[in-house]
Amino acid sequence: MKITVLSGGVGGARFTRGLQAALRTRLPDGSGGTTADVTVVANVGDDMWLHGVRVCPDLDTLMYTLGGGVHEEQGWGRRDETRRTSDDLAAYGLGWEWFTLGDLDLATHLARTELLSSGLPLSAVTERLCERWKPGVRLLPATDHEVETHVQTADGLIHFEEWWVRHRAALPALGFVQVGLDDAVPAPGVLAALTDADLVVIPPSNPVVSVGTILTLPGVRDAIRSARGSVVGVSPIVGGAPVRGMADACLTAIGVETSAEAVARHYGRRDSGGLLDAWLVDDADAATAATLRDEGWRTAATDTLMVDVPAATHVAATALDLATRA
Ligand code: FO1
Repeated sequence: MKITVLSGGVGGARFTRGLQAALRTRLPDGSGGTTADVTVVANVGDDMWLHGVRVCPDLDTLMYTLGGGVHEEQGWGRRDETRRTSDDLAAYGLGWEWFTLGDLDLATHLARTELLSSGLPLSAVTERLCERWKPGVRLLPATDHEVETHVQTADGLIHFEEWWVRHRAALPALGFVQVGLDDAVPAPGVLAALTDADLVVIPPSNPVVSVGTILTLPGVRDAIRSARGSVVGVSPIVGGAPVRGMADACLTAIGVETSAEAVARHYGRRDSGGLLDAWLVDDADAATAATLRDEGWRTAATDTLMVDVPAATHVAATALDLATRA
């Protein structure tokens, strides 16, 4: 069974870790693994050059989470991290003092930068880094091109990470711009991973600056709509609020209400020009599931809070059931 997941950082990584656990039970390979092939297409819009190294937050969150090295409480960065280099760089007045690059994390960025400068595309570099982390999925950047999300504010365009981390998304965003999109195409294997998928999953990642960014790449939406199997989404909004992060500020910036129903309609139903065959919401939004179902949507409600791996496994298993019920 081929499954392709579109992911941003923490929410998508935790969901995918649960999906792997669910698949080990449902499609066991007899030696503790699964016969399913999972591909994760990761957002690269948060990426940046900092201190001369290439930082890829969503790729790294996925690689560390699925590879067992993530700082679990933070959801990003490495466990057992230190910040001696970052502190000393601040002494030079360089970098973003509000954006910490941990010492171990820096090794990843140095390795990535060295491999990029040898001429490898980001997809090949990611594959090389994953030889160490063994995430158990094929991890693909959405594109090999540098396409960075910038935020339109009253003070002009700022990098997404400055808006997200320095301003905690509290600076009103007038919109989002994918700088470099005009020259970008999906990375090798991305479109095929979508069209050939027996199941495409849109996990509870940020629908605007994570999933939405991937959808801006040419051909991606059409590839999802022509996927061989079902397309199931999991709402990132529970009871009118994002579970973590500031997806509400992002949704407001594009004129979408912060609700499980509005996000479903934003993605759209596949049989009416959109992307989704099914939509999984939290129990808090059971009324939404009923409303959409009355309109012909395939929906379900369950506890979608991925507080630990067993909880994430439950969410993934429920999404699998919902999709295969199709
Ligand atoms: N998030 C923060 O809130 N503060 C940070 O200092 C920070 C540093 C950082 C460094 C590397 C990296 O890969 C991620 C980092 N993040 C930090 C998280 C980042 O903002 C998020 O992972 C995504 O970009 C948004 O989902």
